[in-house]
Amino acid sequence: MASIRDRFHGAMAGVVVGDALGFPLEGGRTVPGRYLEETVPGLRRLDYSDDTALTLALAESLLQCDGFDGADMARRFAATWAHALDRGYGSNVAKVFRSVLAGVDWKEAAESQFGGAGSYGNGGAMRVTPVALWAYPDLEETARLAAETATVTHTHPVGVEGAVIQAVAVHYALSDEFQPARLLADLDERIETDGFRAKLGELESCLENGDDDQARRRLGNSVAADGSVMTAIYCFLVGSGFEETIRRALAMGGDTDTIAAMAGALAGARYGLAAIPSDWRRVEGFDQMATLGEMLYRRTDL
Ligand code: F2R
Ligand code: MG
Repeated sequence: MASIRDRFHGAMAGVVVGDALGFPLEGGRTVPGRYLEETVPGLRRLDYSDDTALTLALAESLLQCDGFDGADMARRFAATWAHALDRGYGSNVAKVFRSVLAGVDWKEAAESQFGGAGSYGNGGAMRVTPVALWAYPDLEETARLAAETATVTHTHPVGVEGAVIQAVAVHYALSDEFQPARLLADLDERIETDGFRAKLGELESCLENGDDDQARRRLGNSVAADGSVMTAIYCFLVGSGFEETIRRALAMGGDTDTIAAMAGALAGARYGLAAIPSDWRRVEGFDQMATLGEMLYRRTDL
């Protein structure tokens, strides 16, 4: 079993590895044959997308502000977006960043999305891994802080709950004696939205047969939080190591970078940095993410 320190590094590095391997496939239906064996080694660069860019910004905000500061986090997200517009951001979340840069209060900017309904996209979940490390081993603080960080851009209950579920899952994956049943029982008590309640039932039945095609159909592969977070958890729970988890996540198609980023965080938290294949470590931002994992580890009493 990897050390808890290695698992902190692995959780952060797992995000960027999944994200960068999935980014060239985002929106596709299937993975081209021998993608990891032939296409990836031939690529000159493996850049990360908005998933990692915002994960870095979130971690830096927590560390710099010694906890959650919504105005600081919103400013960092907006500056990160403005610095590199080509990282695959959705056009809707960009409105929040534009408003923040124009001086609109961060809460107002997020709440006004989709005519006041707020976003139910998976943007709050894809960037939440540092929260689980920051709050570790306090589970309820993890859930509370995950919700807070989501609302900087996502105020729809499904968008917020997606971040909470992903952060809670990373927390359980980090524990010394990870037991899938304990994670599922926790989610059963915690979930409040109808969308995620339905997907939890689907997850349990998909786990019984381990059929990835069925999981794709029943759990989803979309940019909606309740169409991707449970898919990532499925890939992690049926995968028997870091590499297998990522392969399954990429094969889900659709929002591949984000499903693989979330699944990669879970597998990295469980199996540690040492389990990440060496030829996948050349992705942009790998060292930066592992270093932030170390900084988050050092502030714990572990
Ligand atoms: N967006 C992408 N990839 C496509 C990029 C195409 C191109 N750059 C473009 O669209 O111009 N990837 C990244 O987006 C996902 C995370 O999205 P996030 O941060 O949650 O964004 P947003 O805009 O808040 O929500 C995503 C979409 O979900 C639908 N939606 C959300 N809430 C809704 C609501 N209340 N009513 C109706 N629809 C809602 C909208 O279609 C949003 O655009 C990640 O995949 C990341 O990699
Ligand atoms: Mg995506």
